[in-house]
Amino acid sequence: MSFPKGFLWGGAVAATQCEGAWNEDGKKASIMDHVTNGDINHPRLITKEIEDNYFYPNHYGCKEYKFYEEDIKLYAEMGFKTYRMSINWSRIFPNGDDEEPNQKGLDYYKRFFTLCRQYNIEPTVTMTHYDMPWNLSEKYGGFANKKVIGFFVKYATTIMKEYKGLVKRWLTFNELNFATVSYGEFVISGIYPECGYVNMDNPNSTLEEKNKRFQALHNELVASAKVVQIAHEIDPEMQVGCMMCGFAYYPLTSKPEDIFAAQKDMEIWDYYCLDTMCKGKYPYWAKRFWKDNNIHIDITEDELNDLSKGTVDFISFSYYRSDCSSNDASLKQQGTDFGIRNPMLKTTEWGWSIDPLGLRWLLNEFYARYEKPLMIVENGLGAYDTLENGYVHDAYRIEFMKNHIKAMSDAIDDGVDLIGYTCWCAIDIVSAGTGEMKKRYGLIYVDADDLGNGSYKRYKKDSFYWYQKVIQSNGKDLD
Ligand code: BGP
Repeated sequence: MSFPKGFLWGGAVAATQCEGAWNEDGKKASIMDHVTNGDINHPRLITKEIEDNYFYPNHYGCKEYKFYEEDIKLYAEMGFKTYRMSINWSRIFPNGDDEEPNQKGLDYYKRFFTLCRQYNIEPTVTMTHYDMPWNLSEKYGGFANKKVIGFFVKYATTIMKEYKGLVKRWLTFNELNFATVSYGEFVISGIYPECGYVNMDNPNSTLEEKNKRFQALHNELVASAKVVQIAHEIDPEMQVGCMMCGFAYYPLTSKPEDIFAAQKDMEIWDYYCLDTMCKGKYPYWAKRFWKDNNIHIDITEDELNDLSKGTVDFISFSYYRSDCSSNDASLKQQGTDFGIRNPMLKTTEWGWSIDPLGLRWLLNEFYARYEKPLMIVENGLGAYDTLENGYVHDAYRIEFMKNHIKAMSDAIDDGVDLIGYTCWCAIDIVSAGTGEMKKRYGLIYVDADDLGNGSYKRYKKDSFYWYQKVIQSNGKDLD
């Protein structure tokens, strides 16, 4: 296994899914704090007020805000080189449009990053991971409003200056490419959906909703480009990456129409954002896409100038699964799917395909297209785990990660510049899509259920010890 010296092994989390303490020490509600629990068959509701008769899982997470010292010690015991986490925007600017930042919020993350570095763990920090301050959504309509570009740039500049020397690797928006569909409208762009729930992929979006969605995404692309330029002024050594949900689409059949459909899916899901953030301009086919879909975006010359100057230093992405594409629209499944199930692949208990070779394929696709360093910042298996006498025997998770790490090694031998891997996730946290704790991804088990009950005691799973060996051997010992 040929991982380079200094390969960044680690684990990942998201603040809104792990911290809890949703309204402590000056923090106000983020958009995810208004989202109830759900499950694979029931979407998560978005309530305008926090209502007693609903449960809000992100108010609890796995209580990392309280237990972070113990958690960082456990990550160091595994040998993490980096910890990919996020700063909760609403902990720093509680309303999003505040004149001054919340000092208690700044202090918390200063303690957090300092402790990480004491254990030789380098933070990789996402600036916003589904945690826009609720006020920016309610008062301004989220990123559909260009004013929010300024609020985000002010927030990003504040934290880059505050943590200069402690944080050298930043990611701007988590899975920004989800902003091309209804799921991202709310969780990424902060646009409150008329349906009132987190709608994964609404094929019946109105023209007005589509226009708002792509205007918001444009504003976020501009915000990200501005932040990249500011980062390099603050600290020339600072590296800023984009963060995408890596989608691999295969044609369902060898029909030319399906081959073409897969090309179109790769374009809108992956390349619409990646081209803009890596090449500094929208892809050539965007104009036709906007025209065919009646999408009108307000784009200024200055913004195009920002896009061209603010290209990212590296590409980070999540990889969980692959899907199929077909020109037969009736085959497209509704709900949590963003494609058509691949009949050749097994799936997880939540219906996500298991496709390690797809990771090698996607790494080669992205590197061939952009030739920028790549970092996988999410990859893991959501599964039901059972705690027995203090142990969790999760051989299925070890198998999943082993096969994906082998695929990464093959991609490196293909010549891909892969700089790191942070598995999803370091510790059991609340699922983004369903709000469940029982959809467990962690290498550390947390004694908590879907309704916030439990001791929140931490237990090392078998995968904790296995991953410790993988890191110690720099990817050579996978057994
Ligand atoms: C990604 C998010 C993560 C994480 C992951 C797993 O989209 O960036 O926050 O949640 O998906 O998805 P889920 O938690 O819905 O199983």
